[in-house]
Amino acid sequence: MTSLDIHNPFDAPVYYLETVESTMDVSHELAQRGEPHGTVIAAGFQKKGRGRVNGRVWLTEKNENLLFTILLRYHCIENIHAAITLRAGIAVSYAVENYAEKLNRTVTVKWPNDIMISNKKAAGILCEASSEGTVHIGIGVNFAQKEFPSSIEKKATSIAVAAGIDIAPHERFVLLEKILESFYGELAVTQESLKSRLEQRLYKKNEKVIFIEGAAGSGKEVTGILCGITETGELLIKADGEQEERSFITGELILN
Ligand code: BT5
Repeated sequence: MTSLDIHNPFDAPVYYLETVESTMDVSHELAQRGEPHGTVIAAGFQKKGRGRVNGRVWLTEKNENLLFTILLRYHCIENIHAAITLRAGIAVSYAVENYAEKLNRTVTVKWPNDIMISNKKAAGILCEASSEGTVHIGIGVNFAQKEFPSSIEKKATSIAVAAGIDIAPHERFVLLEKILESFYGELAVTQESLKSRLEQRLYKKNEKVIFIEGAAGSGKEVTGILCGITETGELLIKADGEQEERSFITGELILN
């Protein structure tokens, strides 16, 4: 394991491994080893990059994209920041926008864990927390990759593709630095501020959506207008035919 020479506002190590199964697994090992709050593990390639739902994989070309996990330590589970996945999401969206000025458009957050450029997914976030208050925030950003496997080619994009530029893959560590800076700041903002800023970049806000409530494949479909989020990060939807907005803790928007 080598160390990356980049600034980490958490004042903790930033490690790098060429190939891993998943940076999530390494982060769990680092937690066991006693590594401090804010430790980062990045990788060039994941053999088993995972998504948020069991069985879903995160697919990337070797050394083209940004793949990392941040280890956060809280005294207990109750102290974990509310809406931590959304805090990471907003941090990534700001950092990507700031990094790639040529994008010239708002990078949005698709509740609860996707970062979208136009209607395509450019990054995904996976949050794993343990009962004693250790949190692992895994982030995959499509960076220099220009072609995607057929299973995701219609729904995935990268910074290089969206901005129409060629970027040297090692530049991804400049973006990593920006994301860490941005995420560190997001952990300090009030829930009220998080809500209002996130609502300005919430994917499909005020649009008609189809939402699957609860676990993936639950079949509990809700159709209605996506109104926003609560201060604790739940999604607000005004379902067709209903007068009141309903809030949802888990679920997923369906993309057509
Ligand atoms: C996510 O899950 O979007 C969370 C992805 C987190 C990846 C990071 S990389 C570093 C760390 N280590 C890991 O092992 N994971 C984290 P979910 O919302 O379940 O979406 C997964 C779905 O996104 C897949 O089933 C595909 O449809 C799609 N997908 C896979 N690879 C993609 C890519 N590179 N770009 C866009 N979409 C992708």
